[in-house]
Amino acid sequence: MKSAVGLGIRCVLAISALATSCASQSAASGASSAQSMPTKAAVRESPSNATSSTSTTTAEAPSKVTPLLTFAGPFATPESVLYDALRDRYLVSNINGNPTAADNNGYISVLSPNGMVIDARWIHGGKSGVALDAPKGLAISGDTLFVSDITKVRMFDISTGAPKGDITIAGSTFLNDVAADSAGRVFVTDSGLTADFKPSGSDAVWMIEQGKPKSIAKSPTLSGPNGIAVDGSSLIVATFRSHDIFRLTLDGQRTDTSAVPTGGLDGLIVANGHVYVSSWEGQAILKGTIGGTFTPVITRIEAPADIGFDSKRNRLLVPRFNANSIEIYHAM
Ligand SMILES: [Ca+2]
Ligand SMILES: [Ca+2]
Repeated sequence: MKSAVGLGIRCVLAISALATSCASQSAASGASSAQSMPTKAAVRESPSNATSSTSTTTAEAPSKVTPLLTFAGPFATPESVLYDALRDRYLVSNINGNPTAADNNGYISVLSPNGMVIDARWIHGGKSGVALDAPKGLAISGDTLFVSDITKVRMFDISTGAPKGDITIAGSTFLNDVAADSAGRVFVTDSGLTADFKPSGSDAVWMIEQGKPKSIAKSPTLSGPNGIAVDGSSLIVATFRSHDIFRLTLDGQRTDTSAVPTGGLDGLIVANGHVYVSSWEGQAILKGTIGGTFTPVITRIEAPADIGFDSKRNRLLVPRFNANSIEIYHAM
């Protein structure tokens, strides 16, 4: 990724990217027009999910896929989309500004799968006793929403959005994705970046069990762990400083490494017997198996951050980090 600077635009490091990219600071003001009342106006619906007939420039790249839905308007540097299956809704984390700034303006949006913005700022830093700076990964365990936020994992009531405290991850610098297993354990990656977006050396995967964090893997050789998902009794981790995606056992052993064709890996999900991972370098969503090969299934999607999966509708949920939009695709 190349850096790009323009007048009136403040550059931030795309947390998930290999280098800098720019997020329009007007996004936050644009978001202010979003209301708590459901609105359909922010959604563009596509007539179908048919692929275009335009041929692509490379033999292996598929044709551009049209999103089923595009949400736009209330987002500011959206990092992650999570499907809340029990309540059949989409949750979006909005960093709103610099990914390492403790500015207490981050927020969580609630969307409905049929294209409504239910609540643009359901949980909002600085409001109703909420502290939230630069929210990134999201996971639900029991009645709690876990949100990574620079050096803390914050907890909120999944029904009301009320704050339930936070857990400081000692020595962390850039907490990124979060996942939970069926035993109530919560896992969080530290991508190991300083406030100047230089490697900090704190690269790690942490496990929180009964409120107590401990690192299960900690080394710069983790290459900036970003996306994380639970798969059976182990984890799958995507890196953004290398092309690697690998399995990680809970005692910290790495196995089944796959080299993804394009790097800058961000979110990953396990679905339909496959792994889907987003790539900033490839501007793509790739599909494959751990230890096997990965091939792109959605392309020409700039800055795809931490993806989610709607298991009820077989949909990929893609936050466009720089475009301040959320795109919904049929999961192929
Ligand atoms: Ca912020
Ligand atoms: Ca991420």
